[in-house]
Amino acid sequence: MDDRYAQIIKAITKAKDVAVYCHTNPDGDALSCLLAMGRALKNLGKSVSMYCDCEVPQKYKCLCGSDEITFPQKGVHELAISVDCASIDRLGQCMKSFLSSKKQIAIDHHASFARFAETCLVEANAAACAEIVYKLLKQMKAVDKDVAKLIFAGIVTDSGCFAFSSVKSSTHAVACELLEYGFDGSEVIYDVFRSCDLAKFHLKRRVFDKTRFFCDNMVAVIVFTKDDFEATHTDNSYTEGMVSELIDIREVKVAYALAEVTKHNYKLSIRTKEGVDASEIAMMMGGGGHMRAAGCRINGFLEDIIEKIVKFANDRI
Ligand SMILES: [Mn+2]
Repeated sequence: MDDRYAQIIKAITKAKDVAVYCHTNPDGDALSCLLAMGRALKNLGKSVSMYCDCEVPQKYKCLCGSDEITFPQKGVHELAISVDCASIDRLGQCMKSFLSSKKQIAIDHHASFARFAETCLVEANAAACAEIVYKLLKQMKAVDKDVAKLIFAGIVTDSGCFAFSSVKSSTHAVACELLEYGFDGSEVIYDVFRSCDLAKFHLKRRVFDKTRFFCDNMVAVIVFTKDDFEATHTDNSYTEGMVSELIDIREVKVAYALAEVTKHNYKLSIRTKEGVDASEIAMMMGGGGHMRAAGCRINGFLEDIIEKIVKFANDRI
């Protein structure tokens, strides 16, 4: 057995009280890892807390156990495990609670991972963090049908439903093992990947209508303003996936989505095609991610920001 896995299994086996944490603004992979790990450890008889500093987006409320996720209260946990977090600040408001526990473990799959726990299990070639969580839980014999379904949901969301270049034959092999547990894979894909509520559709229509193209159509930019969210009764959590539709345009090599968080503060999502490293662009602005998908926070006036990020793209294409 891989030493790192053995070390983590030993720590989990010893602990009676475990807290699991995922990143702020959670996506499907983060929530699936959090819930799969939480459920599996409960199955093993542990006292488990599942923490996130944001509300679960509507789309992911269908995930088993999503109503059990809470915000950490005072108190020290025996063992803290973070999933899908590339750096300590990704824990958001949960950071203090994570650091105050007696022992910390980080499980992640980002190339930009910056070590922040005494024990780390990082596989940057995994298409989803859920793949790593599965390998761990499988060795612990802690996978049941619900856990398998959650892991599957994580892989589906982080791999663009098995479409991204991060998907390897090993990703399909894991999915194949998971489907053996007997849940309806196509139902999971509909719920977490294909289905879209009407509000999201209206947001998409509004924002795509204002798409801007630069550098001979090789760079595309969409902007979600506070007005867009207000007019469509949506928020930041509805923006997931839209930037991927931009990078699917054949001419586009770099796609950006800017979402207004507060005045002069934006969340930037970056998608790239081969030849441009998205995580490199994100890291220049204090963020991180993967080769084809990355993100960061950025301050400034909208037009200055667009000028800056278009230049970053233009320098690389
Ligand atoms: Mn992930």
